[in-house]
Amino acid sequence: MPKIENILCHKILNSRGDWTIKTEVYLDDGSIGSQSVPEGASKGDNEAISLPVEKACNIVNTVINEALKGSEVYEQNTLDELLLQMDGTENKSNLGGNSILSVSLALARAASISKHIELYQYLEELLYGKQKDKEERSIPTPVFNIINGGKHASNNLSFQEFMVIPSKHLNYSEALEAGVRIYNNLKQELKKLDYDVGVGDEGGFAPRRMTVEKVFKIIKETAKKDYEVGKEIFFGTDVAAGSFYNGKEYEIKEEGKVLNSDQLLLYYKELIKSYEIIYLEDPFFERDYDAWKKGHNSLADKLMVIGDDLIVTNMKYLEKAVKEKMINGVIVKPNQIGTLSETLSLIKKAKKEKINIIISHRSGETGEDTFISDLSVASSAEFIKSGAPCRGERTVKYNRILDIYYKNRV
Ligand code: 2PG
Ligand code: MG
Repeated sequence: MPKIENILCHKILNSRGDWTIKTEVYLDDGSIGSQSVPEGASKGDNEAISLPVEKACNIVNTVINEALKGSEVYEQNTLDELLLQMDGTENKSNLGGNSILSVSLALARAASISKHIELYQYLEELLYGKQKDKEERSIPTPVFNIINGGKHASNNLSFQEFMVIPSKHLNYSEALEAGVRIYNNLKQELKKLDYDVGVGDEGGFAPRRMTVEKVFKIIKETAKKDYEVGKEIFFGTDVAAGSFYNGKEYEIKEEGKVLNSDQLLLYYKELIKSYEIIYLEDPFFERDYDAWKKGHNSLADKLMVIGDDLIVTNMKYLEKAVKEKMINGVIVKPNQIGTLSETLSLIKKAKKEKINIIISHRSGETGEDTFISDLSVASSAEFIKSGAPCRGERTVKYNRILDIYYKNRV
């Protein structure tokens, strides 16, 4: 069994021009696993804490390196458990969620390299005890965020993300093609309407002077040019409602609306009447539990009610949300929780409860990282969201899945 020889961490830049960390795990058989860490802008309150970059690197290079050196790299659960014990906090504020995550994921990368298998095959081994056969593998449907608002853009849109979602009946290559076509057509359409076509953090356009309703209208008209809406193409939104919740009400300023949660639910119902929306992420503030329950109760038969800030990839919150019937979809972001083992446990639990899984990027990404692509295939996630089909740090994830798709075509 290959053993860990050394662990080294240094800083690198992410897509927002902020510093983040990258860790390399060196094995005694010569394999090297390397992993950088993403960073969100609209975070849930209960996410694992990221420490400042210098401090995080120092912790990896000293405390973590010393503790893990000499250990067998295939023991992912044991090593993650050790990291958790060493940290000893609920939110990883001691060693840092970023330090821990970079090591935890780099271990898996090093292990897959040492075994001469693809990362997604190694993740399957961790999840199911063995690799899947080609014909058992499923490729997730990409969810393209083509208009950016909220904390990802400096426009006035309160909703954070507006998505086009290809039907699951399109194969991955066709789905990617659909995203690209609609994205490029949308650019022309926005120009025609005299909106600016600069992009936000996730590669979607970030026009000013917009309203939620106008966005849906324009993307529907655009999608209709090449596709049958409601059959081949659907819509979605990450409302990230916590970002415009004032402690009592939801302020959708661009529409002149200040709504309580019942009124906000009615507003969603109106939107759903006019637009083929199948995906509704964080429709309410993360502790507005009654609103979540009512929302799920009245919408879950029509669309996915998805928890992101509500769950923060944490088993405790997933269990609560399932028990109290708040969601039928969950966002999975490894950096919200901090270790691979905890991420995989959450995925297993969501599968068991028949909750749709959406593996997700963060708004601050690195152009070299494709871990979530392999994770989405290994876990047979229903969806992956990696922003628009534009900007290197977004397309690298969609392209990695394209590689996997072609490798596995039987
Ligand atoms: C989200 C994410 C990713 P951030 O809210 O779902 O789109 O945004 O990484 O800024 O939290
Ligand atoms: Mg979200």
